[in-house]
Amino acid sequence: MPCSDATRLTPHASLRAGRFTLGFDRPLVMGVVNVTPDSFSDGGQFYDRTRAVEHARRLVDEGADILDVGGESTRPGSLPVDAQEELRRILPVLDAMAGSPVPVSVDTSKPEVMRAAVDAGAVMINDIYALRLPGALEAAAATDAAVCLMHMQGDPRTMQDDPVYGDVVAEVKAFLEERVDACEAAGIGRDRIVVDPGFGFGKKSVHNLDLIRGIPVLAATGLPVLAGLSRKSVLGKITGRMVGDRIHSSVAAAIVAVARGARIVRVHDVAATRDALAVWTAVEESGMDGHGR
Ligand code: 8Y4
Repeated sequence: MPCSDATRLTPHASLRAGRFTLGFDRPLVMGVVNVTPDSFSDGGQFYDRTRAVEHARRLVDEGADILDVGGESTRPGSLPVDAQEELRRILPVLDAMAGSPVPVSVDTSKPEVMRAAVDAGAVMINDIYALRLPGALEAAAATDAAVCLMHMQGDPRTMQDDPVYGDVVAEVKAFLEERVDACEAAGIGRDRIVVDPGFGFGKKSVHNLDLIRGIPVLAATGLPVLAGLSRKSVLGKITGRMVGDRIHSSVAAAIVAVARGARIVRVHDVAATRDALAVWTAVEESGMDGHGR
């Protein structure tokens, strides 16, 4: 029996996200919608709001289970934007997607952006700072949105300079548990929380690979684990490919993460990832009739 409880599909577990209850009877695909002029992968292609909305609709057509809309680039060395500019970028996209049956997540760390985004229909707050900025915990707690708590060592400006860990999996797990405790103390129930090791955020390749292998340790918290490996540099290191040629490695990484217990994958390439996950899910389901082989 090579399959541990942590990697088994758990049909009972679900996530409260505003008016949605997301089940995990199969892995969920979160599609990335960048509304930034300097995004690593999209090169400003979707800065124009119309293009961003078109991209969001395309990801829905491709089968995205969640859309993650972000207006501030987090690539190493990128410049921060103020809340007003972030909202100017994302609100038109949130407005356009408000009637969509697909839940929308907002990728932000700023309390005022969280509030305005949830008012505009976002049902999840995806925060690379795990609600550590002043006022963020309170802002998220005042909503009924789900929260994704992500680990990051340092800040986007300097995080890739020389990240150091003793036991990266244990340290990431301890950090996430502390943030889950802070959320619960602020009134955010566990049924609203997703945890994320934060691939590429203050991590060398070896740390990212250790964390992929360590996903079962994070899944043992009982909380859904989100894995964001799509197009990231660890995949470039492995394959020697530039960012635009990392679709196949990204799909492989998504499957590996899910096989190790991730419940949500954050990806650029929704159609390819969905097909691959459909194969994985079919194999898992065919083994759920009790014969265990
Ligand atoms: C190429 C393409 C190279 C994209 C790097 C990147 C995560 C996240 C990001 C993640 C969660 C990114 C906002 C970085 N990554 N949120 N956000 N988890 N929860 N870089 O892994 O995609 S942006």
